[in-house]
Amino acid sequence: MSAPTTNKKLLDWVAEVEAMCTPDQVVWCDGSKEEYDRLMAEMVESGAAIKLNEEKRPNSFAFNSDPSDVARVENRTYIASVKEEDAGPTNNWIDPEELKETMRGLYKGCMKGRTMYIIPFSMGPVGSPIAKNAIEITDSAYVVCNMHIMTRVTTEVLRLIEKTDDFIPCLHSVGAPLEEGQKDVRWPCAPIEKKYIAHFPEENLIWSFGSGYGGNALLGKKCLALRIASAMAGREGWMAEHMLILRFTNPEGKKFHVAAAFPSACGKTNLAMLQSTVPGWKVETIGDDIAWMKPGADGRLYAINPEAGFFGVAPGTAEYSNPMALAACSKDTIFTNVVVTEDKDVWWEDMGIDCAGGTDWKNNPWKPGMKDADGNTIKGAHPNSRFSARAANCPVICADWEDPAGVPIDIFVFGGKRTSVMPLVHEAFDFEQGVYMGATASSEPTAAALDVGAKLRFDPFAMTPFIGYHAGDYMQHWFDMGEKLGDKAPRCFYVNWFQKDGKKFLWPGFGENSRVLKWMCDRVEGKVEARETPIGLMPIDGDLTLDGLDIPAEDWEKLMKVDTEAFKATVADAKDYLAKFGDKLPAKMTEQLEKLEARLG
Ligand code: GTP
Ligand code: SPV
Ligand code: MN
Repeated sequence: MSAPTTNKKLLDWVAEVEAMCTPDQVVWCDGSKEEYDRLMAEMVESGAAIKLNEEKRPNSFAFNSDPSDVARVENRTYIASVKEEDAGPTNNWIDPEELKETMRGLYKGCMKGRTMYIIPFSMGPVGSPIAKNAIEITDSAYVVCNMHIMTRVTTEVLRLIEKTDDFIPCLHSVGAPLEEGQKDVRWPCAPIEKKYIAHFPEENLIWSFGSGYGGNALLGKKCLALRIASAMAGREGWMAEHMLILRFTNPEGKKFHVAAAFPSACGKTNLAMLQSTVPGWKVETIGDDIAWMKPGADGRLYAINPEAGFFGVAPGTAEYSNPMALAACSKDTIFTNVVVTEDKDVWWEDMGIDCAGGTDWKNNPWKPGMKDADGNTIKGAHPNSRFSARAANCPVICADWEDPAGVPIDIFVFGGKRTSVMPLVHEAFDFEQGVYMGATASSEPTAAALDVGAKLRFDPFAMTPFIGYHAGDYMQHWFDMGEKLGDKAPRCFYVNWFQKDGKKFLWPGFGENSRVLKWMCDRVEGKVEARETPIGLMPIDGDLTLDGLDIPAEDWEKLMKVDTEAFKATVADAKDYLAKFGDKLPAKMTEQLEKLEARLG
């Protein structure tokens, strides 16, 4: 196939990769519907994909991964900066030349028997000043089709590269060459010790090997839009964050824009598409996972969503929890690791409907309630099973979601999953304390990463696995942005929807979270006062309305409790955690720690 570009830099890189990986053929992708349909037809034919029931789930497909390849692999993810100290204590590091040597060895001949696809894509609206042009080379047609949904794949990007001579190269292989006559498996991938998700931040270069799943393989997402982009943003004075973006409009038509950082599988997609229960208030979605933000001419912070789709957690997505996400995946969707029902539709745990049975994510016949040899219930869908849905198919997508200028952020929200200690909501006294809150955010582990262990982890700004440089410098960058934005900086809040009493959540969550958002907007507008507590500002009784909710008084007390002893313990843990940043820990963080200790007494 002749190349649809004359850009030498791009052609040289493609030739180099082709010579190294030795694919059977090379295909330049154009992002067209024809291309998507053709690749899907091939994958259905080979048995890799299942075409879902056209009446129930038009233009949709299901895939099951290899049982070992179901989430990001943080212990195989590397920030290979030239100097080790630039990767910092939260990232794995290998010398870039050494890592390249190892990976070249793995890439050698790795596409044998396969097709090498070259995908031109843009993160952000094509051609917009904040967007980035990139090329992913991959040997996975599944990746190509997902990139069609999750990013803007178009030959227009090739034309822009001709003009600018600038693009971010992203190389991906599933790492499973085929010998002559060898039959492919449904989900090719390499064993864990051969997986590498590598970033070379000084070169804006990404090399991924051995996994076909999500953030390991769709390189525009976590690798480019967070790890590489955060390093660029730190150098250039903007922000790349693991944040949803939403617009909340009050009955008078006043618009508030919220950007919220919760760790993986802690509620971003749900909050982004929330169905408000506060009369007259409405949420519209701008993004559900990643925000790129820059100060605008008026001094406020403007955010865009660099993605074009949602790679959402399937389990728990239900009519009662997130009807807008369900609607977004009612057509044109790729499902990975869910149950395919007998009538060729999809099902997952906590979907809110019954399932008669079908094929589970491990390709086995499955019925609800089935038990394994040890008597444990077998889940039909993997806990990190996902849907890839087009943002444009979400009924509450904001009309301005593709505005290259972005939306001005009024409110930052931080949070995580904590079954105790962290109250439902508190507000920072000022931006610097807000940075402290974000930097010491913590969460209990989830299924979105394979290898994070079982205990509470600090997860600064929900970015631990995604900061492309030293986390101490990254925290300092937050303080610097605050200084630059001054009194136009967003107001900062911390939320926790996940407090529990035994197995029961104390707060109803989901749509009811709009009550908490409204309180935040009232604070921004100066409509309500707040009461001072040692940890921050909290709602005065009655300002956060509970009308129509059945929350017993003792539960509300727990939801709003500031347990000073427990917080003192958290501060001690935070100190331990922050100690590893050494002299890269911003002085302002130490100052905030001391102030909090003093307030706690
Ligand atoms: P990533 O895509 O991994 O970054 O995850 P995410 O942050 O977008 O998480 P998501 O919205 O998919 O939610 C993850 C899980 O949290 C799902 O099982 C949800 O049902 C659950 N969840 C989300 N919001 C709430 C809430 O307000 N209350 C409760 N109890 N559960 C929630
Ligand atoms: C996350 O883990 O935060 C995700 C899924 O959004 S993945 O794309 O796999 O990183
Ligand atoms: Mn995410």
